[in-house]
Amino acid sequence: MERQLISEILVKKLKSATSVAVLTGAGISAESGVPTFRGEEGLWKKFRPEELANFNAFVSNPDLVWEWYQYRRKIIESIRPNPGHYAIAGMEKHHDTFAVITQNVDNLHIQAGSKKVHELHGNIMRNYCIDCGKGATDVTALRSGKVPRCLCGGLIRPGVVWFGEMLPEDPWRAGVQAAENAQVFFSVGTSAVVYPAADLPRIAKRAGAYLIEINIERTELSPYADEVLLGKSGEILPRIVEEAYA
Ligand code: BV8
Ligand code: ZN
Repeated sequence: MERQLISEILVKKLKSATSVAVLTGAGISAESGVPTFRGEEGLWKKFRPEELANFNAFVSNPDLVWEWYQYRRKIIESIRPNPGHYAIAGMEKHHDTFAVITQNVDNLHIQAGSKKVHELHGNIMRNYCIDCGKGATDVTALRSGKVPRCLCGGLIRPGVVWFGEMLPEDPWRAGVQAAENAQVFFSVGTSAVVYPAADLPRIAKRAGAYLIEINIERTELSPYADEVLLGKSGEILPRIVEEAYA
């Protein structure tokens, strides 16, 4: 793939921007070895979201859903952030306000050192009781293949947002605010088809932000973007940092 050039406009806008925000999806973690959802080896190729990533599926077959999240946790525990995550963490200090708004549940932005990370769809390493809501931390029980029970007897579920569930208020509100205030907004490694997260780049654009999409292919969002940088986020983001902040 042709080496994507970083435009002078983008460099100039980044040098003057006080407020920048980045929305990320599974694509930014692909180079770390996390399977995406819709890609060739994507999770949705093998499993159906409505069978696994929703509450009804969980209560009707808790062990199947728990097993699937254990499978994904094992992958995530064995991998590390990639240059894309580190580049985003490195951008933070160059702007008064900088926000990472992620759909990923893999904790990699936090591991890469990003301070302000809004996890719209939760975090796979967290667990809580579906009855009393108490957080579950008893690692041995959590390591078992079978879905653990809370002291109150309730089922323990992964701390992620399932389809049909509302997003957690604070991260969503912070995400909308960051999108409304951003002078530069990046949409990185997301197919932008899951809502309401996919609304954020459009909210930013409507509020006057310069919208850049970084993806290995065009998406439904591309027509809205001021720039579409086609390539791997782990290669393009470090170059943006090099050219904009050197
Ligand atoms: C809700 C956590 C209120 C769990 C996830 C409006 C219109 C239509 C439908 C809806 C709508 N509003 C609501 C809905 C329903 C639904 C929805 O959006 N459905 C879609 C499928 C149409 N939304 C919801 O249910 C949301 N809740 O709306 O509540 C409500 C309540 C009741 C009734 C109505 C409304 C909750 C959504 C959250 C679900 N949880 N994850 C888990 O992980 O197990 S979503 C999950 O899938 C991810 O978090 C992420 O959001 C999404 C996957 O998308 P991506 O991350 O973008 O990944 P994908 O594989 O698709 O794409 C990867 C991209 O990266 C590709 O473009 C690829 O080209 C690119 N790429 C690959 N490698 C690289 C790369 N790019 C750069 N570099 C690389 N190296
Ligand atoms: Zn409980």
